[in-house]
Amino acid sequence: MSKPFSMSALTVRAVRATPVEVPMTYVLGTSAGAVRKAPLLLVDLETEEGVTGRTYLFCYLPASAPGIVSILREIETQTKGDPVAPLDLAAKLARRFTLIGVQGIVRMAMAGFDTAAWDALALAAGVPLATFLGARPRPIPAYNSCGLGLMADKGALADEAGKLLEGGFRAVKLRLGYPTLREDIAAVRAVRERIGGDARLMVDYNQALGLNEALERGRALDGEGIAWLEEPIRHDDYAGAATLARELKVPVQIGENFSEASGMATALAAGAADYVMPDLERIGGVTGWQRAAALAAVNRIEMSSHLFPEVSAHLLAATPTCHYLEYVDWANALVEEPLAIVDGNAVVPERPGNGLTWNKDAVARFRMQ
Ligand code: SMN
Ligand code: MG
Repeated sequence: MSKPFSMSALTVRAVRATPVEVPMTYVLGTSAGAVRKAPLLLVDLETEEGVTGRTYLFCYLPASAPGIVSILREIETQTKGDPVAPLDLAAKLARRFTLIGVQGIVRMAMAGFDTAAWDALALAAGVPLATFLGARPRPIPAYNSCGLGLMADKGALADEAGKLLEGGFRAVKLRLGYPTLREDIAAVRAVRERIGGDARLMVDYNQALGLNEALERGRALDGEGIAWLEEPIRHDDYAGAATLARELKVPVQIGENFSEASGMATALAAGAADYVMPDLERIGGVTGWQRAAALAAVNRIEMSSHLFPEVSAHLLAATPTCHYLEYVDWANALVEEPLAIVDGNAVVPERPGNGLTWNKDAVARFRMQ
C-alpha cells in the first residue's frame, strides 16, 4: 500500500515576489485610460517540503508593485512555519490586517498568497487544481478580451476584431464609452459586420456612464444582439445597476470589482446583475472564488472570470454556473506552457497544480527595474 498523503505536511517557508512588465500584443484602450504594458507580479510560495506554489497578480500600475511586494513580505513574516491550509491562513491574515483593512493592495497580496497556496496543495497531491477542487478538467467557453479598445478608426477596430477570432475564438469583448451614443453604435456595428452574426459580442463601459445615460445607451444596445453590457455605471452603485438590470433587455454584467464574496452577496441581494464575473485577486484568491461560486450557484446566476485565465480555467471547471472565461494573453510570454484555446474553449491543463511555471529567460528580460 502506498503511504497516505497528508496535506498538513506542507509548511510555509518563504514567499518570493518578482515584478515584471510585459508589452501587450494589443493595447487595452478603456474609457478610463489606455494600458500598453501589463505590470504583473509573479508570486512563488516555497514550502519546507520542496513544493513551490505559483501564481501572478495584475498590479494595474507599475507604481503599485512595490507596495504589493511589501505586503507579501509581511505575509511571509506572519505565516512562516504555518501549515499550508489556505482557509486557516486567510483567517489569520484577515485578523492580522483588520486595522489597515482587507482591501486594495492588501487584498491583492492576500489573494496571490492564497492562490499560490492552493497551487502548492494540488501540486503535492499530483493532480490539476480543478481535480483538487472536485471537478473534471473540461473545456471552458472563452472569449478573446485582448484589444478592441476605444479607437477613432472603425476600420482598424473591425480589422482587430477579425484578428482576435483567429485561433479558434467565437466571442470577443469590445470597449465602449465613446463621447456619443452614435459612436458606440458605430463601433458595435463595425465589429459585428466583421465577426459575423454567429460570434458572440460582449461590451464593457468600464464605469463610464451616469445612470440616465446608461439607460439611454443600454436601450439602444438592446437591439444590437449584445451578449452582455459590462460595468455601464460606477461599480459600487448597486441600486443603479439593479434599475438597469430591470429595465434593459441586454444582460447586465458586473463583478470585476467585487471585494471578497461578501461584496458579491451585497450586489446579488440588490438585484444588481444578470451575470457576475469575479476577479481572482479582488474576490480573495481560490478561497474567495469558491465562496463566490457557491453564492452564484444558490442564486442560479451565471458566473464568468475576470483576467488570470490560466488559474480561472481551473476555477470555472469547478463553478456550477460556469459561463465564460475572459481570455487575455498577457502572461503568455512569461510561462513555459501558455493556456491553449481549441474550438473557442480554454483547455484546462492535465498537469498537476494550476499549470503555471515561469520561463526564467523571459522573467529576466521583463523584470521591472
Ligand atoms: C479591464 C481589465 C483589466 C484592466 C482594465 C480593464 C476590463 C475587462 O474591465 O473586463 O477586461
Ligand atoms: Mg471589465
